[in-house]
Amino acid sequence: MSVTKHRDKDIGFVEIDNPPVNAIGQAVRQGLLDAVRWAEQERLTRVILTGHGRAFAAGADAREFDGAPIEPHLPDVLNAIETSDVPWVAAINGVALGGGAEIAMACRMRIIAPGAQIGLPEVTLGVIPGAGGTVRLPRLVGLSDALEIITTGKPLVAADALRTGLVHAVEDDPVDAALAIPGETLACIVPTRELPAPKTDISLIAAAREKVAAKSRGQVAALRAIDVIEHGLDKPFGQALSMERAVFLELRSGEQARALRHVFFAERAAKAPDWLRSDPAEIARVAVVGGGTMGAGIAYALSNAGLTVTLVETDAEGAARATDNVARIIETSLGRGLIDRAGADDRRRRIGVTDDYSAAGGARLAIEAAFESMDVKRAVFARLSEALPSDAILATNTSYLDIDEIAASLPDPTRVLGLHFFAPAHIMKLLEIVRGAKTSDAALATGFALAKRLRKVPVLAGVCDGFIGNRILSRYREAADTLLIDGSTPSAVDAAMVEFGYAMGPYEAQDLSGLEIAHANRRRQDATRDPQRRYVPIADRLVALGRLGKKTGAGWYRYSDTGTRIEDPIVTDIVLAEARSAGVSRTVFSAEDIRDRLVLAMINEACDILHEGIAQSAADIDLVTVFGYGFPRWRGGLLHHADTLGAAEIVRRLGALSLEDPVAWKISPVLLECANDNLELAKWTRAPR
Ligand code: 3H9
Repeated sequence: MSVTKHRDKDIGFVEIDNPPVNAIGQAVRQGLLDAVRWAEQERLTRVILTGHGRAFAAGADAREFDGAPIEPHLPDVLNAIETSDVPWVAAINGVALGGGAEIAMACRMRIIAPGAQIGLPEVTLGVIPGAGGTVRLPRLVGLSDALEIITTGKPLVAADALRTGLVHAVEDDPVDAALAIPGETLACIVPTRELPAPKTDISLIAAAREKVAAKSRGQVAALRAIDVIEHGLDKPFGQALSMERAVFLELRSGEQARALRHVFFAERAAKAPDWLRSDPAEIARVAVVGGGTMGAGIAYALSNAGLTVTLVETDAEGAARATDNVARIIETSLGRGLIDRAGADDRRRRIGVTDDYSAAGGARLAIEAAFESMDVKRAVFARLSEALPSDAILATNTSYLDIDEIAASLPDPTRVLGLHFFAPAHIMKLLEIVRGAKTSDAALATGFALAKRLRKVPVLAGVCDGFIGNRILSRYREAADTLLIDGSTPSAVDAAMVEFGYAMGPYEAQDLSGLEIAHANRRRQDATRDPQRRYVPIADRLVALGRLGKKTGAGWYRYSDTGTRIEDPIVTDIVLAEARSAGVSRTVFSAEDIRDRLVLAMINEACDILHEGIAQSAADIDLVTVFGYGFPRWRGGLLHHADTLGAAEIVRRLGALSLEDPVAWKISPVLLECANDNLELAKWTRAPR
């Protein structure tokens, strides 16, 4: 049953029961409509609506969005609820999101439990509220709050829902509270549709539009939501609803909504991979080795998830630095309101810093985040394997080094895996879980269980230089540097990628993270680099001049005392000198050329990564690029975007580029196969089809 109902005397109890989160699919809509008619026929005096389990209702069932809308449509169901002779009261027991919040707004009263949340996150799925949210919410909370709630998609906690006027009360037991409302009180409350719409406030709307435009970088839903809210304000209720519905349906079938749904479902599928059968180890205490920015961030992330951490440094001085690093993260989190004082004390208690490996003896999991050097890593692993129990899982956070080489020196290499966090480790959602040649399923299961506990998006990767994400990043940077020497500029490249939807371009991003790590990697790769491959040494020249990025005041750009980015003629001189010495005749690249080359380079590399089995699926590559590298989410991730271009078209464009440089633009076999078989990359598998 998707909706259950029963009566007790003259009161009806209706419950949405569609586990796990009461998504509103066709059966729920039909069940609610039937319940409206039932309550009227039974001449009930009120209906109390709640959700079974942990949610009130998580919104429309987004799985239905790939097909045509199926009757009864939610707006019609809500009209029936709102205009019924029997008043409905929403007892909001858990999350009420999207269509779930819209159902509640169509009810006469809303009572929310203290731990529940209510909101309209539709824009995060590339649509706008489509069942009256843009029309009813402004009537309930006013224009300013409605604009904020709808354009950010952020749900309100119960106290904020009460403050804004979205709900009438916060009660521990909303059903009991709904029962206790006197009939006369209920009779006095007018349906939401009868409330006057707020007056149009041009400056408020303009400010919202400006704020959204600055953030959206190509994503349309939030801007369309503002249009719809604005136009609905001075229209009759029914007309405003129809306008909203038309825009909702248009966006629902559009490319951006499809891409965002893909990311939403891929993220959830990644958390429980169906191939993983082993049980994870029970982890309560974790040893983290290395208290630099990364190690401290990992330790803090672990403590946030309720784990106890022993943070190991090499000596007392290192331990003092690590203590400072952890303290800084705790203070920043406190300052941003992410944790309260008690939370900060809890994190401090959970993280113990030491220079003595034996203090980590009780840990069943260790994560090494020491200096990126094979010798250092091997020494750390030897000490960990001595200090920790013989079945402890040993993970490295290396970004590039060969995990099999690290594992080879240990008596039991099956316990070794990579857990590649992204900086800042307590904020970035991606976790690459790297399987070495001998890594056991139990070790992998422990990695996935940890990701779940840390609320991260886990992606399985195989061993290669850079795993999935950094390998694609290296190719992206190589293609960008080639554009520079061949005629472009850092600011033109950055601007083109920002226009594509990145928060920043490759050069600005390098200046922020520092140029030295990539430089060290290039030196490590010198011995194995294909001599046929074109090498552009501009970044090496910058590093040689001590230009390591923003922290040194200069990198690809120069920075003023206030941190403003300035184009630097010295960089132009270096680029021109390198072009001369390489005998390049420079040419002009349009923003479209730049975007095309950089995106195609990444797609081609990603397809090689798939082909080599380093990534399991195109969807995994999408998750890596979105959650670790800022690829625009509304494009669905790198290979989802590739599928919108089509493999045949990509092969055609790569073919043209390979005439310029057959080594750098050698077309991936996966692309050729997909182009040949007219197959989406999302559907490509190694197994015989
Ligand atoms: C909308 O409502 C449009 C209307 O305005 C207009 C209509 C006309 N649909 O996240 P979890 C599945 S648009 C389908 O792991 P949590 C999810 O895939 C919608 N499925 O749990 C997963 O499945 P599986 C606006 C959904 O506790 C399972 O439920 N609503 C939906 O971490 C558990 O999910 C939203 O944008 C859905 N809407 O978080 C809310 N929601 O087990 C989207 C969840 O097979 N949902 N599933 O992997 C969420 O934000 C979170 O899922 C929620 C629970 C906070 C509810």
